[in-house]
Amino acid sequence: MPPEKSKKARTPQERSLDPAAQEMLIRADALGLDTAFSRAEQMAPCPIGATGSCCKLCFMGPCRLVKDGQTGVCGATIETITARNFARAVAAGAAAHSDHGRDLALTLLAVAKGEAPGYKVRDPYRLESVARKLKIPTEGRPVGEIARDVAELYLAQFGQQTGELALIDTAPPKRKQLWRELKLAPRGIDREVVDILHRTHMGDDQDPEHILHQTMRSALGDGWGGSMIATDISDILFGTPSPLVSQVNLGVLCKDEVNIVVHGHEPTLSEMILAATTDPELIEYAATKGAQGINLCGICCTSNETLIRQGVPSAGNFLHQELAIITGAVEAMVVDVQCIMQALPDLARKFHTEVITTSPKVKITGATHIEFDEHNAYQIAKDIVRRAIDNYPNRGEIDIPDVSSDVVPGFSHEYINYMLGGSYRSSFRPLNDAIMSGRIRGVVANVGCNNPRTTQDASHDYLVREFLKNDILVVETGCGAIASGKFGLLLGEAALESAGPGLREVCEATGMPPVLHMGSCVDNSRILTVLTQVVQEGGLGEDISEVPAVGLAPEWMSEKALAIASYCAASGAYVIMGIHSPVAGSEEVTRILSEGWEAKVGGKIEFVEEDAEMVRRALEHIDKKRAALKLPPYDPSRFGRSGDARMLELMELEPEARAEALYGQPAGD
Ligand code: XCC
Ligand code: SF4
Repeated sequence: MPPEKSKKARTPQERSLDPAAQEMLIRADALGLDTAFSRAEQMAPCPIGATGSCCKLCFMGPCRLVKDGQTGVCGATIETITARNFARAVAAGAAAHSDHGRDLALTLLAVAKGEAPGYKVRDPYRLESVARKLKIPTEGRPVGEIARDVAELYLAQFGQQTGELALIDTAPPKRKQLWRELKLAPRGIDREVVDILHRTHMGDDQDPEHILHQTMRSALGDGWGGSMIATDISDILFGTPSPLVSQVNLGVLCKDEVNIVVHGHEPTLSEMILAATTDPELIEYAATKGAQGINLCGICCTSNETLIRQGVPSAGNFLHQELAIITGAVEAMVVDVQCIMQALPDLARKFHTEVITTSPKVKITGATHIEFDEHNAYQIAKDIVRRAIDNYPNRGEIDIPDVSSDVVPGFSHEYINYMLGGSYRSSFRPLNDAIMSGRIRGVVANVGCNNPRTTQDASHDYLVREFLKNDILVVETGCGAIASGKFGLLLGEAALESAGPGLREVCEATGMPPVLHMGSCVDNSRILTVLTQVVQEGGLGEDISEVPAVGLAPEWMSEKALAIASYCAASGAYVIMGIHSPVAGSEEVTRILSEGWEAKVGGKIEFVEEDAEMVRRALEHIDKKRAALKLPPYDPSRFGRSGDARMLELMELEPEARAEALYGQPAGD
């Protein structure tokens, strides 16, 4: 059932686990300002829409199905209606991720043609490895030529009509085979999205199973298409991430510098803004306005993109976008696409903040629009920074929470390979071995949004700590990763304190932290690559569905989260989503997404509201997969007794007891 209708304002602690957010929510209340937190309390979710039981696909309706056996005017059943609603949400999510990938491909093409001054191929090794996987010749060819071929091949994936996407070929052979047999291999990225829009139009596909089958195909066009393209090209243009030190939370805003917050999802403009903030001419200009410097930070996934590659600090995740403005210390909030609340310009007017939209796709009434164009990017970035500087003297009273945490993000699959095996033997072998021995029980991907219907970050934090305790390696992306950063879990040392004995042993031996921030939401494609490499390495089955791994999005809110869940399930993974089920209206659709998909593709989606139950189901699944692989059952008492940890433990003992522990008899006997 959807959350109860509640008009009661929650306490700051009930609204967010994050002390910085709590502080700003108190300030918002004192100033009489609304936020998503308070609006969620005033606006109960529509109980019919929340369960997927409202159809507005034609204008004989909208039809709201509230009674057993009721149908729409056309005779549509609850099963069909919930399946169609789910399918459309996935298609929209896939479209958003993929269109982001397309824009990056267009930028790469412009760079290759020499038409995008200021951008270049920053990571030629990554370009070469992408070219190799696409079977594009690299030997003796200039970087520009290879880049052009990669960009053109990737662009062709969007409009392709028949055949299958090139990146499908990089999946484990067993998985590819299954997709081909089931007609799930996407033909073209755009085609599969349009197919969903067509078949869910009034009077088309009415078989829920059939609708949800195509939903997987459309989602795969995102995971193994649009999102993977976005990740590959972002790495090529801006560098493949490797670990670096930065900070997360509102405390990264500076009290005496010009604060510019980049928000949204795309790295293209924000990378240029970063360059402009270090331009001596602009730094000098800022000084003329009385500012000590120019401080760039981010929100949401634009933040993740710039955090993992350039170490630009993050002011926070999704629900921090309004809170950053409420500090009164933001001169400009520069937004591109996705997850940008329409409440921003109105709120910004109460302060001096200027909200600047930059995407040709996104204008918001009340915001300033400065359209981004990669052919003239640096000039546009400089103009934006200059506007922010001009706005600095307009600041009123400010209140920046003194809360921020150090983080070490930037774990691309390339880096994990290197970290585990070094330069000469880079591989996933040590990870596979650790899972096989049971030191690491399994892997969990904790990803996805914040949602004001629940306590911000509380589920993320609870789940990650529980998994660590249970010797589960955690990989993260998106707003979930930022949540972990806020609570110190993206620092190896601190996270290790929460880790079980086996996981701790592996992490201490290899230097790998137990929680790995792998990037933005399109970088969930990196998790597909990691799972594929784990399969290729051997010993953990022949398909992604055999690996002891689970994906979770406990605080999800966006359609993109449903697209990610669907492509992960279609790739063989078990996915657990929190909040509430958007298909609760139909038991049959709920069954298809879980048991139905599991029988068909080995992966499934379940919606679970209780955090503890999410953990229970995830561990149960991991143990089931271990048993199927005939791996030893998980037994934490067998581990954690080697190396330094054991030494430290021994050093704490009195000499006699130490000798007894070491040799089974007291010293001197
Ligand atoms: Fe948006 Fe990517 Fe969700 Fe965060 S996690 S609220 S989608 S920013 Ni993708
Ligand atoms: Fe109602 Fe059918 Fe039209 Fe949907 S498609 S709004 S159920 S008549």
